[in-house]
Amino acid sequence: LSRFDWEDAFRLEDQLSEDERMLRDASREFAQGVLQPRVIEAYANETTDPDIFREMGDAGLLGTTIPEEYGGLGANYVTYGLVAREIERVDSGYRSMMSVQSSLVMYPIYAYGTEEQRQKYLPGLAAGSLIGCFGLTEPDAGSDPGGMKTRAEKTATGYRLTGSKMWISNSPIADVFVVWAKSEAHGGKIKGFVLEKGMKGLSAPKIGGKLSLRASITGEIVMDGVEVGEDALLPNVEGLKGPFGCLNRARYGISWGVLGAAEFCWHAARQYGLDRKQFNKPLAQTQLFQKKLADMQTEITLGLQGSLRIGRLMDEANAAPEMISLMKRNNCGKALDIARMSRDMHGGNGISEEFQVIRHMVNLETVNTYEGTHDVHALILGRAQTGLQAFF
Ligand code: TGC
Ligand code: FAD
Repeated sequence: LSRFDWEDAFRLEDQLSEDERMLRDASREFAQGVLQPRVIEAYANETTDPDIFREMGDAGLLGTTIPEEYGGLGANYVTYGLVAREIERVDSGYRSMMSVQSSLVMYPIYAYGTEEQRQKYLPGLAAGSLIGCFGLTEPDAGSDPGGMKTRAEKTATGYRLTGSKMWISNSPIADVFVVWAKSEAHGGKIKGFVLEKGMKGLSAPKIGGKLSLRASITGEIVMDGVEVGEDALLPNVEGLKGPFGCLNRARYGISWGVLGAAEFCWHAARQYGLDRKQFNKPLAQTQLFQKKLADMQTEITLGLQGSLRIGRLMDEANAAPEMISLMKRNNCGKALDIARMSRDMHGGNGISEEFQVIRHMVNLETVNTYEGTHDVHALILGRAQTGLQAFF
């Protein structure tokens, strides 16, 4: 029998190819070297440095799965997951910036757009010289995006968009807006449109006062009769399966990402327990502490194995959306539990920004909510096994 590696209990390392390991190592180096040094201050001041997109672009971390001819890396979904894990080890907000750009902006333009749209937007988005956002959620349509009110009316040369989107990552600093609207010219079906900063009637005010995900800027998208040409329409998809096709990929990435945050919290709790003595012995020498560490190790190990399995299935084009719901839901919930436990194990220090675990904990509250809440994914899985939908 071989030796047990406490940090990699099921030898994930051995299940990765050399290319996957190499890109994982490069993204870890980027995350620790470029992102980690500025996150505490960015979070405290609720500021998002737009240069991060260019830096991520230079490091090849935007559009990991998009073919190289459009500026992407042409890598597989396992690699995309590994990148998300490394970035979220630093902060969920930075992973959010990367996920939106890659899965929710580049992917729909690549999968549903024309060749002209691909050429026009993808290289800049991959380089991070353009920043993208994805507008699906509205003030009155969150878990139920089919209830959206945003509409596109036909004009002589294109469309006129009216409506508002809420809780949109990156929107106040975005150049490219992928928005979803009910189009009268398509029988009221949902269609995607690509809008650009500066268009008349388009604005994206920042949502202030967030106590979670503070290093990632969030805003509204207000469309007050924004006129666009026919070339703004994403022609190759119709209905909710358009935005959901993108969400499948982003949710999968999140399932890896949150485990990066959870690993940070686990390792921090272990180290803290080894370093700190109470009652004349290290905290890590108490049964309660060790039980908590064992629970963290177990959930993270199982979660990583599950995400890897889905990644391999995605790379074979064999993954079902329900599998992604299962892993997004479970890994977010477990990561949140682990972050809370780690916060507790740090005692008073656990509430300090310096120890970072409370930042991960409050970030994970958002991650457990966006891209389908924990309960909404339960309903998706409930429907899949009973045949009965319990949404309404
Ligand atoms: P339902 O009847 O289930 O489906 C309507 C149509 O959509 C298709 N579809 C999917 N297609 C591909 N992948 C999926 N995962 C799909 N899920 C559904 C479905 O086949 C059907 O197609 P068709 O052709 O028959 O019309 O729709 P419903 O209205 O009953 O939906 C219910 C529900 C709850 C499943 C769904 O609406 C849902 O998942 N709600 C959660 C909303 C959500 O995830 N919003 C995310 C907003 S974006 C975001 O949060 C980004 S944060 C990113 C960051 O900062 O990192
Ligand atoms: P609601 O749908 O109102 O849900 C409230 C509560 O009710 C939840 O607990 C939910 O689980 C529960 N619930 C809802 N329906 C049911 C039901 N049928 N049965 C039982 N319980 C139910 N959206 C975008 O489009 N693009 C983005 O870039 C984006 N970024 C975001 C960034 C941040 C920081 C945040 C917080 C959100 C972001 N979102 C984005 C929006 C996000 O996807 C929504 O917040 C999420 O889908 C939930 O919608 P809601 O907030 O309207 O909550």
